[in-house]
Amino acid sequence: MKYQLPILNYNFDSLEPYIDKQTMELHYTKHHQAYIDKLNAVLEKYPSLTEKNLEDLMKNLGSLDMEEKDKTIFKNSGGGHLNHSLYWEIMSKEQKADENLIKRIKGTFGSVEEFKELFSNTAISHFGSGWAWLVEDENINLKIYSLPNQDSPYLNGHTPVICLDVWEHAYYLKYQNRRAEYVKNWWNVLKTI
Ligand code: MN3
Repeated sequence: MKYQLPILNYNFDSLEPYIDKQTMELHYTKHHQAYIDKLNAVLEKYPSLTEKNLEDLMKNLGSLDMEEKDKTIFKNSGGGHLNHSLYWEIMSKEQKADENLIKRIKGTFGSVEEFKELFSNTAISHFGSGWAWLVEDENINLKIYSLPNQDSPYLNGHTPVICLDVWEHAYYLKYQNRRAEYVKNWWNVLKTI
């Protein structure tokens, strides 16, 4: 089975004015699609892997029986697909607060405000392209960090909970170089907290 774009539960203009329609459309139909195309193309050489769960493959990347150059393509394109799929899923203008997650965030970071500040600073200070992450680590503790490129937290054996794309393609049309403004506004469309 080939990977394809996940269904978007809102329109490209639904996250305006925080994320503009053109950015959404390009990001979803071009950038995300490109990762899916590369992922499907590299997996054509490894048909047995297409039946396995992508998250599990990512967790066990080191032991996959793949040529090294294909492994790099798989890491980038598979990560790109997983990361963007979560990003679309956690956004909406309609709040759908996850009370259990909020409770855990308060328990770990003190308050939602302190969590947001730490997460925002991580996203803003990440050098170059990448993502800011809230993850659950191997001991089921919440952690914040950033990863470069399309690296997935599954590579660390961690489960992604919240992610923020800080590649320039995620914000450049509307915010140009003002990543901090994009990060600040993004909280308005994160539906879970
Ligand atoms: Mn992106």
